[in-house]
Amino acid sequence: MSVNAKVVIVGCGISGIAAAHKLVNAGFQHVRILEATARSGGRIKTGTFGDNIVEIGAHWIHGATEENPVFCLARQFGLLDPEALTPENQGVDVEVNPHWASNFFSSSGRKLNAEDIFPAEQLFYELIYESSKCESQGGETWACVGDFIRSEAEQQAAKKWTDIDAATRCLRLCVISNMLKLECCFNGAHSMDEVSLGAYGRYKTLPGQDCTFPGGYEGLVKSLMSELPTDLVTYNRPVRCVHWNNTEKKENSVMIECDDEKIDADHVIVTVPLGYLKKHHSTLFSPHLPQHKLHSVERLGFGTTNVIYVEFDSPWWDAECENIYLVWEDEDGMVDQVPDVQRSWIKKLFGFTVLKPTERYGHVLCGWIAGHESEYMETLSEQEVTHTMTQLIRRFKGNPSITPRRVLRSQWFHDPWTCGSYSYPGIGCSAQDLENMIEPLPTNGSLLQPLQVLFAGEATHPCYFSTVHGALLTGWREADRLISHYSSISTSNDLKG
Ligand code: 6YU
Repeated sequence: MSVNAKVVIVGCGISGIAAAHKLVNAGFQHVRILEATARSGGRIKTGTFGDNIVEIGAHWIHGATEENPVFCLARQFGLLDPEALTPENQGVDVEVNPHWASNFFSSSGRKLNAEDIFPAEQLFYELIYESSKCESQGGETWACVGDFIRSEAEQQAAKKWTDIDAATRCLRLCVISNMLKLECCFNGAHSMDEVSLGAYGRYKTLPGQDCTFPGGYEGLVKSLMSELPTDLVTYNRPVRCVHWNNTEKKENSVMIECDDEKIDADHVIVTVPLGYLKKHHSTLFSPHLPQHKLHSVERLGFGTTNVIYVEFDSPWWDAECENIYLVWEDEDGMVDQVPDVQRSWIKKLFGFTVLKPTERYGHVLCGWIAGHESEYMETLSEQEVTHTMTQLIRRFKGNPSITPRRVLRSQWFHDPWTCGSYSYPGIGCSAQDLENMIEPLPTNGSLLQPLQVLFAGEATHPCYFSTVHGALLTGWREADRLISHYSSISTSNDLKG
């Protein structure tokens, strides 16, 4: 098939690249990507930290298995470690409480005893699992995951933890606070009070152990880009407005307006992040998005998760440790929000993942922090962040002389083309909201030229939102939509002929 229709894709993240790939391979002759920044990849962003390669955005292939298209592409391009390719790795069921080797440290400077806190960890994972099964039936007692977990944890703690002293009980509740903060990072939400309980189970995990790209996630982007014509992307070309529904023009139903160029096209695939869409929808589309679509854009959640890398001369954690948790003992109840953000933002950082293997990375930790606390952290100078991280680690390790070699943090909220990290099901959002997000413009039933504006990007995947594989699949989905449209036209022309 050779198709002359002009397709413009807004954004050169993985969804835009995936859409372009499929269209070009299907014979579309006029495909162009307009990217606001000077690089491809969007939220897939690999950086350097001392001698190391580190991920500023996406880290893992969530579910290294045949069902995951990112895993299949990475394997095809030879980008993975041999261990990731083993059948044992692909067979791991991550929904069953993932058990990593962990170290827990407390704000009073002691290393916590695993047996004391294991019941809290276990209870938390049970409640998260239950949350994911709370498919909305309407009229639930709890609207958000946070309230459900707190209330159930209180009740079950009273019932089950009868043989421990008050201090251990209190400590376990502090562990639950810590795990709520971890869950905020995983969801990209400010608080689990902002994540819908009824919609939480919509996110689906894939089987298979998560794995990383030893040479950096951007290797995937580079490999895919190398298969596209070199002039397909125009960089530093932010799209200011998509003019659609143009009743006067006979050809090219869409006009894409940039600062110094106006481009006519038959179709535009918009892949901008939900955070950007929330902020700029009123100027990005002319005419405005229909009301029902706008409401859905507002209801879906989009928050911030950031990373803070810290390197040390030598480790202060156990050799086999994969995750370090920092448990604040002075918090009031099970909380995942910090009351005084400017003074105490650091309390939101739940802990670190240890970069492995040590022979490759040395002694590097990746800290995780979500929410408004994380957004505030972005406004501080590197020196201030380094100072606070140093104080934090000294306090939790109970060693006043530990000094990091260097620190590096991400700043996704202040990235003007992303405005946060990834999407989550906000309170009140329904399956219909996702359908509204995905629906092309003009909407069904219109007599105007169909499929003028299509929508892709992680936030438009019904169950793999917030992931790279979800984003990639949405790019393929919208490309397929155009491919079937033109296949059906050519079939009906053949029949007429
Ligand atoms: C994953 C992971 N991971 C950590 C962190 C982040 C993300 N994700 P893009 O933004 O890439 O592209 C859009 C482009 O558009 C971009 O280039 C813009 O510059 C451009 N643009 C914007 N405006 C424009 C304009 N006006 N004109 C032109 N261009 C414009 N995913 O699989 N594994 O480990 C992580 C992580 C810190 C920030 C992640 C992870 C998310 C992915 O990075 C992300 O989904 C995709 O890259 C998005 O691609 P895209 O094409 O859609 O947009 C209930 C329940 C929930 C449970 N949630 C599960 C959480 C799982 C998330 N994983 C953990 C997070 C980590 C560590």
